[in-house]
Amino acid sequence: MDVYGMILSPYVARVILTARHKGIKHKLKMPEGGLKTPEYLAINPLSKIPAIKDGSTILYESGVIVDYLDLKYKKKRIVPSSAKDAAKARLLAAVFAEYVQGPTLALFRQRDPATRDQKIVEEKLAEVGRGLDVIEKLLSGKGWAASAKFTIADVYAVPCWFFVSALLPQFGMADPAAGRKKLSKYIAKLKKEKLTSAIMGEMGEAMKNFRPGQ
Ligand SMILES: N[C@@H](CCC(=O)N[C@@H](CS)C(=O)NCC(=O)O)C(=O)O
Repeated sequence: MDVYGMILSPYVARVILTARHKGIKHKLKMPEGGLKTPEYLAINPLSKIPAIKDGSTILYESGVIVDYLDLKYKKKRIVPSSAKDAAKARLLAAVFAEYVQGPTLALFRQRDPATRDQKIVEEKLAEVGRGLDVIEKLLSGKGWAASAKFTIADVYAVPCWFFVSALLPQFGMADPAAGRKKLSKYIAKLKKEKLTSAIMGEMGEAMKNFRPGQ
């Protein structure tokens, strides 16, 4: 399978985590010539990463790709089979994506203290805080986010946490998990497990070399 994109993208990282967890052979590469070439637009007309080519199947949108991979490669399913457990995992994934990663990425554009809009910064920090309070309530406390097993909740949580931990200290939140017991324990697990610590390390390396406009 070809995966188009780069590991620093949280959306691409979801796909790579899923593929690695399930043992799906893949190659990660940026589209030659960028995202706006006729060749890449034929793969993803939205001109975004990630996209995949898996045999004759071409797909884009990280959530759709993750679901496709989980259904096609049945080993080590990441969406639990019971409706209740699946909903629990998807709820965590949604809160990480919408209520934590969303406002965190908005802070990415406010990194420069010289040009930052302090009102936006305060609003977004408060949003992240509220999102993390909900995460604290939802976390299983049993190892991985939704249960003792790695699920789609972790696929969304890991890239989200990479950006939370890379960005929030720049805005005065030294330890974003502080005061949240289950979250702190969960983050310690993400740092300890090979699959999740490796990907966060790779995202960190990519961030060091990242130049806007890349
Ligand atoms: N909803 C999409 C979001 C993908 C996305 O926004 N990707 C960014 C990289 S992090 C991108 O391709 N940006 C390039 C651009 O907008 O020109 C998904 O989940 O795959």
